[in-house]
Amino acid sequence: MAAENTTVLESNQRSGIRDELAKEFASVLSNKLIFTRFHPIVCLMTGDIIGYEALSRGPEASIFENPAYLFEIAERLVLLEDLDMLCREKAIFHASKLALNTKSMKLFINIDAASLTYVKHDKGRTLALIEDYGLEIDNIVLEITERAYIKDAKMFCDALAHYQSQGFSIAIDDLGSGSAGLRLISETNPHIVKIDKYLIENIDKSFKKQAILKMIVEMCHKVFNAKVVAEGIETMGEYETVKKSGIDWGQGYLFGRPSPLLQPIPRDIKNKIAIYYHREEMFHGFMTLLS
Ligand SMILES: [Ca+2]
Repeated sequence: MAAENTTVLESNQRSGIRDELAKEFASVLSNKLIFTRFHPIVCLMTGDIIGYEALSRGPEASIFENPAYLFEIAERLVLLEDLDMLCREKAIFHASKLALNTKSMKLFINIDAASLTYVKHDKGRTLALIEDYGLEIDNIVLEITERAYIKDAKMFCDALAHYQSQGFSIAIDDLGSGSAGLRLISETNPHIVKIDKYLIENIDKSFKKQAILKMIVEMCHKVFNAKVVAEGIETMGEYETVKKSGIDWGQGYLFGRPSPLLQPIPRDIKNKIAIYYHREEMFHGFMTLLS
């Protein structure tokens, strides 16, 4: 009897927490309490910023500040699409407030693949937002990630083809973090492929990771003619290894943390990249003279 009472109590507590979270989440959506952080993406050859990825956070000091919880709870509440669209809207709004539209830089916006297949999905809404806030469609990259299983592959491909026909660039997000990336890449014609940070972490010390990366870069360049971005670059060692493997662009704490502002990359890092580039040029020049 005592055990039964405990189970009932636990069940009541769980449903209380669920109701409380659902109420809090509804308030995030209705009050549009999503805040955008911008993370620079850098040309590995020059060290110049080519664009920013817009990352979404819930209200500070709430459970929703952590994006993993924010999206997980949205999925459980079957409100992923609503959250996805709000994040998209906020990213475009904040980017235009920071005058990203006046610079020739790309804005990378995350989109959950599953949300493209929802019946409510309004395919014209993103383009309307871009136009309203004065951004150039040529500078918008939709990063497709597969958080939830895509039930209707045809509907997903049709939605993606629609965005591509409107002029959006498509990036496949987090390749290497699971099987999802490979499935997405084989069903789409991405302009950009982002390699998951797992593969980049300590890559300068792992010949296995270097061999895998080399294959992926070759596939992306030769088969898809796509640009490749390495995520999660944190050290100059990782930078140099990734750069040598032919990767075009990079992202990670080496170049800065996500920020509410469009931060430049630290001057000392920019100098180190310039020195590295100069050294490589000298080396290649020397080798040509010897041959
Ligand atoms: Ca992303």
